[in-house]
Amino acid sequence: MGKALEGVRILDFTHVQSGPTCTQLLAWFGADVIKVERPGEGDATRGQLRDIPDVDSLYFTMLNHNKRSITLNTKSPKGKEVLVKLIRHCDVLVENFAPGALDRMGFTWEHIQELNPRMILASIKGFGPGPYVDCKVYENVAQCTGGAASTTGDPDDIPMVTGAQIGDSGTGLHLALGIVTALLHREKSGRGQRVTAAMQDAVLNLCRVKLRDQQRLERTGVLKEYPQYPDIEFGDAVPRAGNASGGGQPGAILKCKGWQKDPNAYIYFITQAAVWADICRVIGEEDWITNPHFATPEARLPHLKMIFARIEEWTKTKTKFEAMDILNAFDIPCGPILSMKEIAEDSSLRDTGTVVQVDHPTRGSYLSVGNPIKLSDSPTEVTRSPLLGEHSSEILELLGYSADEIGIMKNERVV
Ligand code: CAO
Repeated sequence: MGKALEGVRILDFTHVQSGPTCTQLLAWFGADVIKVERPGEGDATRGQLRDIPDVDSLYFTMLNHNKRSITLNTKSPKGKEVLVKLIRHCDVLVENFAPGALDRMGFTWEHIQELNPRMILASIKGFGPGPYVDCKVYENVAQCTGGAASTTGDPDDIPMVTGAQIGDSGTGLHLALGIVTALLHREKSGRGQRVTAAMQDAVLNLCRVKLRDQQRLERTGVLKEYPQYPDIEFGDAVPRAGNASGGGQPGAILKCKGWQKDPNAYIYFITQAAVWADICRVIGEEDWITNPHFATPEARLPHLKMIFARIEEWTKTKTKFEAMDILNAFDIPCGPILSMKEIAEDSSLRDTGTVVQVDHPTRGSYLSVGNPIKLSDSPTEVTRSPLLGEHSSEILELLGYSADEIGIMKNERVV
């Protein structure tokens, strides 16, 4: 059976991280993704954070699987001619240039629609319309302006960004959904449309529970699930909550056996109301099941610090994996803090294709994250990222250029 997006042609004008994560997903679902890169240098990430001299970086290879690469100077007249043919050939143009760059290249939305009314133009920008619409943006700027940084970190410390790339990869995911939706809509309308995802908006979408809490705070003056309660007065904005879940099921990161030497010997422990009695039995505090100070979720809120300190006395006697096994037997939600090393070596993640080993002609074998979204009839086969301009000739031939014409373009550094 064919891949879900087989036959869909993507003109991939993306670079760095946010856009490439989007087009990589589409490629994994079977779309033909043609990545257009500048002759000579290509996507800047090919040369960034290199661990092997003169070899495409892991940064690039891990974001550009299953794609083809054509080099093209889209600012030269001949390059523009090729780009016009590509726009006519493809279904979707995806880009994450700085604001206005595509227009400056001569390819406004109006012009693209004239060239191909079925074309979907999908863009990532840092901000939507407003005071910052013209700004260039990287990951952490989006985390800071989308509400993630002000709500992440220790209550007494500075705002904190998270290691999860919610600004870049998070926005790429949002854009991919927009593209697939526009493709579906095109089936009915016969026309393409613009799809835009701003990084600030995507981060805010992922932080929507914090906007929930902002309004709860404004109405009640207190957030009882936050570590500030009941000792510290709340200000007028949602504070940083440390590792508290802040939600309906209080949680905390607790030390496990070996924490003195191992920076990841911790477990996340959730005191889900449904299993409170089991938690009390596991830690040896059976009287807490009926004690009015602990018996209900509401009664427990002022005592959460003391409760988690007591549970930690228990978790410190177990490794994080022993604790996980014991707690899981009672359906108590918990999760060991896994290091990247542990994740890389996890056989079940390899079995499902979430962690994959990929071969590359110049770098050799490396590990990558495969497609986290599994389709039963369209499984993902992860293939290596393209070398710079690896498919230039075959794509130009596909567009109708002769070998001689391609040779001239190469000599003139158009490709
Ligand atoms: N041929 C000729 N010119 C090309 C080209 C090609 N194949 N590909 C790109 N260019 C040109 C662009 O047209 C642009 O030219 P002008 O400045 O004259 O218009 C120039 O290259 C630089 O593009 P850029 O401004 O997008 O790149 P940058 O490195 O200066 O900025 C970034 C990078 C990411 C900050 C910016 O692209 C941006 O803000 N993008 C939107 C937000 C985003 O996606 N951020 C995530 C980044 S990390 O994932």
